[in-house]
Amino acid sequence: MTGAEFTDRHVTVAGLGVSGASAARALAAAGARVTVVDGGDGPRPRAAADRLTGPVSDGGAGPAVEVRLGDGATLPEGTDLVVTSPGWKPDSPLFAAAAAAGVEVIGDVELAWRLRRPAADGTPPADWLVVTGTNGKTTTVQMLASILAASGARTAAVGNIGTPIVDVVLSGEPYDVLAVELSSYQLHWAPSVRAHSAAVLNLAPDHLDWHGSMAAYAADKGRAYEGNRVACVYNAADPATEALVREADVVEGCRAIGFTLGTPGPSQVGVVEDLLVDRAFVTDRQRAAAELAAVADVRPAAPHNIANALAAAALARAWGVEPVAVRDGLRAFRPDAHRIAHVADIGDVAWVDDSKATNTHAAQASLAAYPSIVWIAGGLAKGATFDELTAGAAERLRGVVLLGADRALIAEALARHAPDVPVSDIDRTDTGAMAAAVREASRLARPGDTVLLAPACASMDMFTNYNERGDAFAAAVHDLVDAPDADRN
Ligand code: UMA
Repeated sequence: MTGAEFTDRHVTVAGLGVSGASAARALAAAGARVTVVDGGDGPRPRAAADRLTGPVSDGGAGPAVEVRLGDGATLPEGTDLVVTSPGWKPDSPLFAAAAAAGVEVIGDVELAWRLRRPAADGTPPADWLVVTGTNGKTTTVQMLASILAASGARTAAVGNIGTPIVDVVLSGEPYDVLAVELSSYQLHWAPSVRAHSAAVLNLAPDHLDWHGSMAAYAADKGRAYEGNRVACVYNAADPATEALVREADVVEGCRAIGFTLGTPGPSQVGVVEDLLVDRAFVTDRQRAAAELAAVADVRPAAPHNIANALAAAALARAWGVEPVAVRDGLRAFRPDAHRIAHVADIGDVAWVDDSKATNTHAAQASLAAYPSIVWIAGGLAKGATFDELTAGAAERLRGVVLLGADRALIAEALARHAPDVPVSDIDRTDTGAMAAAVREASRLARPGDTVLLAPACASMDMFTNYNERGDAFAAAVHDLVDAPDADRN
């Protein structure tokens, strides 16, 4: 737990992004000799390399770190251990070289787990409440952190959400409990992490190009439950999540807790009329259930978001939080931009940004929320298929505007399942492509419709991330407000 196991070892860090830089700094501080390798060699990695090798007083790691850019495949001579960033695929040549040399590969989350230690004031290492799932992770972790904070606990939201866990674990700050978002990539490389409790929110095909198969993806998600001490929280409406609980090896006495949008059974949290209700952690023997919050305390109160709130509440209750803190935490929570965010009403048409819908499962949830839709979709499909999504939404589609690298896959599925729905193809990838898509959607929309950006794909073919994609959408919609009759070609 002290980091001594890394002293004087030669550790290769794969990737110079957010997690790689954090891991390299931590390893250098623990006395390791560190080489960071990254396949990129543009201005961005070079600037990152300069920052990382700069003085410790400027946030760098000092001379213990060497950076090699432009070659992410060669294992540096003498490597004892590889710490990888989450985005690196398991079949990357670097890992084949590590396996051939008998060198262990772990992720930055595993590193954080192995580096846990008491805070500067002696507070013992914080418990981890882990959240994973195909969709809703970030929102759920934010809700959870808000609930924990409302209870008075010292906490932070960390992990895939963007703050590397290593930074928080080594900060010296006293934390009682961490709300930890883990992606399937991070779980894959974190074999010994043992959460206090964990939730798998849902399971649908995503990142199959990275994992190789749905079974491999599910197995990595299931690692969240391994060794749980108090509760494995599953989605009662998604049997695949419950199956993962059954397969997990947990500490004796650890309970399976379901969340449901229906009336909760014993050992479940759920909804009764307009209330979120706990039938899992009620200690008062006189009462069968505890009221946690009103449905209206969840914002936005869309069904999938109520499910997120229930999962967050279950984890918080497992950790011992009182019902009133669940209510206060949910009330204090503010949703992020780009998640079913209402951008504008133009005439009688609503414009909604759900750029965060980067896979079919998320897009399905947002398409289900509106009766008549002009759908803007496309981007990087990541190995997904679109038959189920297009067949399910066909009835509600006024029209579809497609953009991005894999838009033909969606067009083909629409031809099979919604042949009468007009489809516009935006055959350009320049910065004006989103504006062209918005103009086209405006042409297709009729009063009462919702124009919905729910791409069902990742954004990196055309944008830095989904935030930039959503911002481009919102900017183009605001341009329409300013100049509604501008040339639409
Ligand atoms: N690189 C290579 N070779 C490769 C792959 C990457 O050299 O084969 C290099 C790139 O040039 C780049 C660096 O590795 O310099 C990037 O590493 P990375 O992709 O792992 O990204 P990080 O910046 O370290 O960010 C990661 C997570 N990224 C991914 O999982 C892809 C971030 O999640 C996370 O917030 C961050 O660690 C802190 O924990 C982002 C994400 O998109 C938000 N996650 C996916 C999702 O939510 O769907 C899983």
